[in-house]
Amino acid sequence: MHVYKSPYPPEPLYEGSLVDLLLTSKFHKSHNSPVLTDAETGETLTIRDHFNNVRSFTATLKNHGVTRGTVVALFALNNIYLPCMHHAILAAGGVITPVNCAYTSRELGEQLEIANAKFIVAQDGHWLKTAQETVSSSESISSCKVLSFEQFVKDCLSNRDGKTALGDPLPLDKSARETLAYLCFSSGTTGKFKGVKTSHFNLANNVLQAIAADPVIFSPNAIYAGFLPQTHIYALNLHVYTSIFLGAQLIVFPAFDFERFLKAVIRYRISHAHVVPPIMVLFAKSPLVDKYPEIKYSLRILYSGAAPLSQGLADAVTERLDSKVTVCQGYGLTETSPVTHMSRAERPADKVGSIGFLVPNIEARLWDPETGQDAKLGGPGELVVRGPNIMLGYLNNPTADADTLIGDGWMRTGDIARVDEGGYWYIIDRSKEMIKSKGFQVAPAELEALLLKHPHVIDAAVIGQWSEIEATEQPRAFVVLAPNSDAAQIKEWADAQVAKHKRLSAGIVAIDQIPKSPSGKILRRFLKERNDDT
Ligand code: AYL
Repeated sequence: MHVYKSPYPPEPLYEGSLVDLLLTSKFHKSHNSPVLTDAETGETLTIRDHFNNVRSFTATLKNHGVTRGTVVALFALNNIYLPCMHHAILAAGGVITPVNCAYTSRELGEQLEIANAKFIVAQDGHWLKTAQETVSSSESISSCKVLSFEQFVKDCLSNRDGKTALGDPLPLDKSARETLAYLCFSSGTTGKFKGVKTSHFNLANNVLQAIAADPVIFSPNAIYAGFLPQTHIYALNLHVYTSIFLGAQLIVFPAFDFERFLKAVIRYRISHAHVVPPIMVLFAKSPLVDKYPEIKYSLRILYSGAAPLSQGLADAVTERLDSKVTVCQGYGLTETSPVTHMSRAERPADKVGSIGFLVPNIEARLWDPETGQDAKLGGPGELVVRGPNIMLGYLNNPTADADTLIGDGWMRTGDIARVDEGGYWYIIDRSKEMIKSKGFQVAPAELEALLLKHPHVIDAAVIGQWSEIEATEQPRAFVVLAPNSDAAQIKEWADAQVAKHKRLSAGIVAIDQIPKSPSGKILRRFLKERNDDT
């Protein structure tokens, strides 16, 4: 068996809790350093403010009944108090299940039920209303308590005036390796969404692995743009933990808006932005880039992750920004907390299409899943990884565990990769079913199950259709319909029940039969190769 090693020296493993990791950071030289700034209002929290807030939030959560093992769902757009809510839930002993803010009531209800959430903290307005409606309409989650995020923050900030004792972090009762911190959701290699069990140990070590891999990409002097949703593992790791651990400044945006972001780059001298490939398209093509040429004075690193980035697109962005910006990539999965590969800020110009090197403490294999044997040296083959950041497993799903965690600490990624002689890794294909729409996961099985609920749909299959213009896959459905049915109407019906990134934006195609293997497995490759107009 050939094992590919990280080129970096091993990092000592961290055995404490995530909250202790932050509280003992060697990067925190002055507690007056700004760590979180609201992009719109400029309101800024220092390290001291943040940790005072964490203690006040912890006390309030404990008063509400959050204790060891309590699962709390978070349903809020990014704001400067959201990282504090994360840290306080963990300090109170709880486990967090972050919910995508675009989720409909149906999707939210499913997640609350699978995760067995006892609380949901929701942003006022649409999210609070959706949370209340969802909880009250389903018996199985009716015991889940709904809290208003804004009201909670208000109560806590007034507590800080001394009315209530502040809450200290509850020491972990088990080791950090065994203690659950997060239940994010992923479809893994096949089927519907599953809860990914991420321990304190997994996430804390991943923060340290990434920082050790490149001190330019992860620097205490960086000013990061924080518009990616902190409900997804990408920003969850980088913005809720890594940035605060470094004592760097995070400029927080509730959501992505390209012009607001460009203006903020100038106003706050943002130096680093974490993006997904569709945002790279904006840098390459949007006229707004010419409207704000001053962005070139501060922006130094554009770090892309969560979906494939082509060398061509990266080159176009570098050229447009007069080579003032370095484009880098990160790769990983929700199941790996997430980073397993990262490119360095200093690397040859022709290596931007590479996801870089294995980060410290990560080992990899390339294998052929059919035979279980090694692929030829350098691949291509399915990427299999091992390290301290590999999840504990899927929640209550031994079948998915058996399929993904193949023994001796190794985990299948469902991605096809190769590595060149210089140790640069490339993702060349995906063997799992998952669709990546603007960096977010879409599980074909979920959309197929939904379509099959429609009385006029006899059979259904969903694939990801690549859009060159938007640099992303988009879901496309193939359906076998009952006589006299209207595909467009079925698309409208399905789209209304799912988050925006799951809508059938590459259309719906009526066909006579879904191609399947003798065992009944959908042959998605045949569908991908079709050239249908929709
Ligand atoms: P999930 N290139 C190609 N595909 C990628 C890349 C990349 N750079 N990154 C992620 N993927 C795909 O769970 C791949 O198919 O986590 C992988 O199996 O939403 C799947 O996305 C996992 O999707 C970082 C910053 C990782 C971001 C991430 C993304 C985590 C996405 C490391 O430093």
